[in-house]
Amino acid sequence: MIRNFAALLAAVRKLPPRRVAVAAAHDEAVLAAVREARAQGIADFVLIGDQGRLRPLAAAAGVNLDECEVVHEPDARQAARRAAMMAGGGQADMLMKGLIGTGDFLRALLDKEAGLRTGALLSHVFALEVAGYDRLLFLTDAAMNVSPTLVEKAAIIENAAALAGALGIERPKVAALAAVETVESGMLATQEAAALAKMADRGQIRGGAIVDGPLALDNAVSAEAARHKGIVSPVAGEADILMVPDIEAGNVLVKSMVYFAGARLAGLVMGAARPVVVTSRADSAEAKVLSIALGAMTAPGRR
Ligand code: COD
Repeated sequence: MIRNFAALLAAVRKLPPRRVAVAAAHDEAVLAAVREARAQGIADFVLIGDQGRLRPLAAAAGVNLDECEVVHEPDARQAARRAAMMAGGGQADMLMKGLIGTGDFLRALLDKEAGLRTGALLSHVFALEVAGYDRLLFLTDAAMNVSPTLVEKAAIIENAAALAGALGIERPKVAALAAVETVESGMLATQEAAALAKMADRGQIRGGAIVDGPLALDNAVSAEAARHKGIVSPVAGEADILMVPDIEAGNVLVKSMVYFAGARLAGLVMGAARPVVVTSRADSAEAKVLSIALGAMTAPGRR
């Protein structure tokens, strides 16, 4: 079972390198990640982007372009389209966002022609390593689905459970988060969290996740806080997955973990035929390498 990023990297190094198609690869942090992932032997790359910008940036980052496939495509949306088609067509094991807006990149994934849609909901999962917590925390969906419905939340849990499963966490514990741990008539997140817990009990959520909610963040991650409030729950204090009610709550929570608590992070879109690395432009090269590693654990073998 993988409990931290060091174990993740160690596990990925034992796999054959995965082929990653990068959309709009002409970006400093992306190329630093390319160099590092190649050096660690975890991935090789198809770099799709503006050659005129790519070449000097690659030289500065220490990436030898003779060792990568380079596709000249100066238009970022077209680059995303080509990367998505490559991954959908099996010429790449996963794809990765470069210097392109998240919305534009996600739209390229959703384009039916790319062949990445499986009929399942696509959703984003962050993995966070936070000092003082004894396992990786998966947090979803803080980047793709803006205001998911109950049924979409169930699919979001399934996608996160699939990622946890790829890391050997067979029955991940999911906290369906809300502001309080009681079901309240004026707080939809509490009602849906309770419904999700019951849906999981009744086998309506696939993937073996143990779901409880509503839980507030404190009782999800602190057994002491849960005890204090008299909460008896199989998830309280040891959540693997935090399912947030909407993108705003999730985004603020992730960024507060990173900026105030020094958390390290990785992120993936799940639910497509291939894993998709979506990190934001402000994320470090390390976050991009860790995301590639996470993707490598879930990528099916090359067709
Ligand atoms: N999974 C599967 N299919 C989907 C999904 C999904 N998550 N979302 C949309 N679709 C399908 C729809 O059924 C439809 O067939 C087609 O895709 C287009 O759907 P729209 O019109 O709802 O899609 P868009 O283009 O308006 O929006 C999709 C985005 C993912 C771009 C949108 O949800 C979005 O902007 N999300 C937030 C991205 C963001 O800014 N994140 C910030 C990260 S820091």
